Amino acid sequence: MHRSLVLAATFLTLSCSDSTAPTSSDSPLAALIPIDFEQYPGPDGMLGTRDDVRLPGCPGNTGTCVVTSLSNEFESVGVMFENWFVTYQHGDNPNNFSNNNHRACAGSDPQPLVRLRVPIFGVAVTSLATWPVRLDAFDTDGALIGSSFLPHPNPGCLGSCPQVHGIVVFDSTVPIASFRLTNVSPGGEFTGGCVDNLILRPSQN
Ligand SMILES: [Ca+2]
Ligand SMILES: [Ca+2]
Repeated sequence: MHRSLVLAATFLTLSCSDSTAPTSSDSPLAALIPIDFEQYPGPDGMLGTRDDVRLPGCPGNTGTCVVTSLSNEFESVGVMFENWFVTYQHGDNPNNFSNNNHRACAGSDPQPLVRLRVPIFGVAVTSLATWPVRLDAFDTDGALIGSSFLPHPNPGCLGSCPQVHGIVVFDSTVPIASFRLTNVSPGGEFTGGCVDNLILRPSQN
């Protein structure tokens, strides 16, 4: 597991309501691409700069809503989303992963995918799910490079049961061209979970 990815994902998880990404030039995390779904890159095509465009909340500043679908909004930083959308939830507890925070949620059909237009050697993403989650990484030919797995202590827990909030990490020695997240239940596999704080590592080390 690549330490810088875990550090970055932890940083963003702890500061998910803070739009400041860890891109300082003197930071060991400077080479990473962090996407917290709070803003688009804006006219300059880069994240973490002054022209970033913040995503809106819900109408009336209350409740939970779908803010927008995702496709090429992050293309300038090399990331394309297929069958993903952004949700927002207003809430009183800013320390809750879901409250006052934008996150990306996967659709069900066609299977959602994240395509990477630049060579990426590491992926870390914070998952919020009621099932174990598997990240499958694919090469430029669409062949499976490998997978990583986030277990759940009580899979399928619903209602008042807490969802698992964990970081899924996958490191590769060959470029990752795309990846997919899948919920794994005793009855089969399905998509539809939500994630936040996607961190991509373009360098091999
Ligand atoms: Ca920008
Ligand atoms: Ca977020």
